[in-house]
Amino acid sequence: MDNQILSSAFEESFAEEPTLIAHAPGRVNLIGEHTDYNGGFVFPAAINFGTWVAASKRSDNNIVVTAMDYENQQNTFSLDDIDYDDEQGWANYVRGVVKVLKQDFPAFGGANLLVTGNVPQGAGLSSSASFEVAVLKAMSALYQLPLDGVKAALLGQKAENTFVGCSCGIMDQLISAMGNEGKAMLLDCQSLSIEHSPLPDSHQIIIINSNVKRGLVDSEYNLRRQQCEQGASLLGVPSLREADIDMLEAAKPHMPEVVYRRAKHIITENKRTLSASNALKVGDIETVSKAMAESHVSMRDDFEITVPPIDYLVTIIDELLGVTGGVRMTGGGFGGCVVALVPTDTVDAVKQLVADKYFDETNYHADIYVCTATQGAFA
Ligand code: GAF
Repeated sequence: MDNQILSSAFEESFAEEPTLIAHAPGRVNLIGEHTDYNGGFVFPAAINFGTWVAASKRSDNNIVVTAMDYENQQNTFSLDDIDYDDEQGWANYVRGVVKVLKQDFPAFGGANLLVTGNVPQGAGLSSSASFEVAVLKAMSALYQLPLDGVKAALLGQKAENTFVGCSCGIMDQLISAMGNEGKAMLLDCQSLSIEHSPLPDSHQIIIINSNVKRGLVDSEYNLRRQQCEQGASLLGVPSLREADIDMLEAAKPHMPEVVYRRAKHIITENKRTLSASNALKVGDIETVSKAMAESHVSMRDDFEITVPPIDYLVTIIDELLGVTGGVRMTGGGFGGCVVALVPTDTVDAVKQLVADKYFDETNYHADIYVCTATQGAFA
């Protein structure tokens, strides 16, 4: 995004120049799906799509936000009384994070904010987390609040859980805040410890948007979380992170079948995530490829979060790549995107394959983004 365009739009909206511009990226998750809220492992990368927030202080106690991508709609609220806005849904991401920021850092005042972004919405690439983290970065930079990346991520998640109404885990906000250029990030969602791993030069990350739209809050996401909690409780562990497959098999006769399958996905996905991230470090693409393929099958059959157009994309790309690369659905599920780790010299063949086959089979048009792993949020 061109800073000049943002600054001009800000001036048009607020008749002054912005003091700063904050940015936070979206993310693609290479492997480790729905494991975050089970205290498990995830392996995402921040991507070169994100949200930008231009900002200046106000002398009163109001936050005034202009949304460039919603025909410059404006939303105004007072810091003294922050409610959910039923009319302008997008504004709740700002309202939510400002509300939770105020609880921990009471000493800040009003702001003018102008927001724009290019993360495809409803595609499972964390447009909302990037929005939340970008607003938090802008506000903390504006008022010099001591907000580090982990704290910003926790506040973004809290806003999403308590204000927006989605029981999401920590992955999306944390990678948006803490990503590294050229690297994926292994995150232990229990200890919040982070390990950045270089992505191989030989491969590219490709995201294929199925254009089957997903709605995280309206979808079955929260139900999956409840089922996982039920599984942990039946196994007598604080979270499924503490469970293993032998424990699960022993308890199987005493568990609802659906809860067994949900728990099986989480337990096996944690193993696959560790195996894939270790394999990537030593360039063992074959192991990464198998882990990604098994992850997809597990999401399809045990966690039941994939949809037929996504399964189709995974099948045809997997056939093309064999063990030279990996492919799976990425994100919360019920539509959205497929991620593929593709040898650089095969990128065009994947594009061609999708162009030739996907629409004919599904009646959806796919969008393809060849991505780079980028730095996390900054202001
Ligand atoms: C969504 C959530 F926001 C994340 O916390 C994570 O659970 C993901 O779905 C599934 O892995 O993006």
